[in-house]
Amino acid sequence: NGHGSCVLWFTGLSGSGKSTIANAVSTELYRQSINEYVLDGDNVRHGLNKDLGFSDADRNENIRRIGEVAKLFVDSGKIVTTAFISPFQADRDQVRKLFEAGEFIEVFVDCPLEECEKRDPKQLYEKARRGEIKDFTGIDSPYEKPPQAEINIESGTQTVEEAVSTILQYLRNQKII
Ligand code: GGZ
Repeated sequence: NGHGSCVLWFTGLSGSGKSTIANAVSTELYRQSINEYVLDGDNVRHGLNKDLGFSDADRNENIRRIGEVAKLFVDSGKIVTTAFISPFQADRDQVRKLFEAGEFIEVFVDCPLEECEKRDPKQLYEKARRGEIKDFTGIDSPYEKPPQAEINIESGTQTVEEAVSTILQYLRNQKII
């Protein structure tokens, strides 16, 4: 269908803008008649992974399953975007191994914790600070920044449009689109 397939694997803190940017990329790819699909909390954590919580072990399994599902979509010829915190480097590296060279594109949505906490659209950080949610990423559960992501987005200072254009440019440079 005239384009390559790959996974754009977004990683970053809650509130960093992963879903917003992933959905904006998806809208732009769709506009260009590119066969794409977004995996995010709404369609995965509420269904396939509704048995999983936020312990380290459950996050490992969450990411493992999402990686396998992303692989199925890539095998079917799509460009898949995934928007999960995916806080552990080892889990992201495991997923990377499922793919051919160049097919797994790690997109680090780098936003300072202070900024995510200031945004706090669902008041989750506030609840975590009060101890009402435990094991919250960035508060009492770790986030391991990817040192070698293919794409780095500074979402604290960049606009969504700038992020989309960076990502689309990467896909063009790699001859995926
Ligand atoms: C982190 C949590 C937690 C805890 C509920 N820690 O901003 P959101 O609300 O919409 O996105 C967060 C989402 C994180 O799920 P992921 O599947 O992306 O996480 S992981 O990749 O680590 O498995 C947040 C909400 O779920 N949420 N409790 N304790 N985020």
